[in-house]
Amino acid sequence: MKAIIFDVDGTMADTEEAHRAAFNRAFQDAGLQWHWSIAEYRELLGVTGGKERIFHYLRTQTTTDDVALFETARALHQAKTQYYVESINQGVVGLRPGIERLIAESSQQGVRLAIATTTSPANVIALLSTQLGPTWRDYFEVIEDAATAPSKKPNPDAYLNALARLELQAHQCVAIEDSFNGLAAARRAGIPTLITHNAYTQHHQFDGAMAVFDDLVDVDLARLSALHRLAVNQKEQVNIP
Ligand code: XBP
Ligand code: MG
Repeated sequence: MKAIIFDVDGTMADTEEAHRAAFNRAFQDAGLQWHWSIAEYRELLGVTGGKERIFHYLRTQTTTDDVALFETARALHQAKTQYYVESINQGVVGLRPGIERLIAESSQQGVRLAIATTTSPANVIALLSTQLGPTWRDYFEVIEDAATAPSKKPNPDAYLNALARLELQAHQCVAIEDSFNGLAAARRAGIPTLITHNAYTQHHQFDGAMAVFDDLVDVDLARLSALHRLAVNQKEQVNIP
């Protein structure tokens, strides 16, 4: 295992409630009578990318032409991102259990780290600078996000770009994800994927995952590496002609 590629939202931190609150503040700010409940947001998370999520919802609420709608969605998403960054910079959401240990062990033992997320760059900076301090960027060799990989999960681009920039083969890496779409994206890139689900994703189907955990409390680098070795050997056995 040469590298770990982390998803962000729901994986490195339980951020979706902060996202949901920011969406609702932006809607209220714009004088819209919209409020995404937890149940409604759980469904809407099936659409990855906040701008795409608003656009999808807009189309269920109005019948005006798409061009005007897309402009509205873009403006609402910009406001939402500002609110989200504001709340994350206050430290309202910490890293999930085991994440910081895995980052520290990997850094000490020369395992390379990357990020593959559909969230906006500003959100990654806010979360990781707040939780890992000003040198956070030194840990991650490659960051693929909504700006570098505009086609969102389950599209595999963020993972394919990360592999290309790391100059590694898929089987030399492990992806850590929380959702069905994230697993689909990583698997399409051929990357062995470990799932740590959360309240928003525990009902998802995770067929094809290397392993499924509630969180990483019991998964240190040694165990992750052993799970990776097992998965790669099993795949090799399956592929023996
Ligand atoms: C989860 C997402 C993101 C967030 C909202 O990203 O789908 O869209 O819900 O962030 P990840 P944006 O791939 O890290 O799980 O509003 O910036 O999209
Ligand atoms: Mg996620």
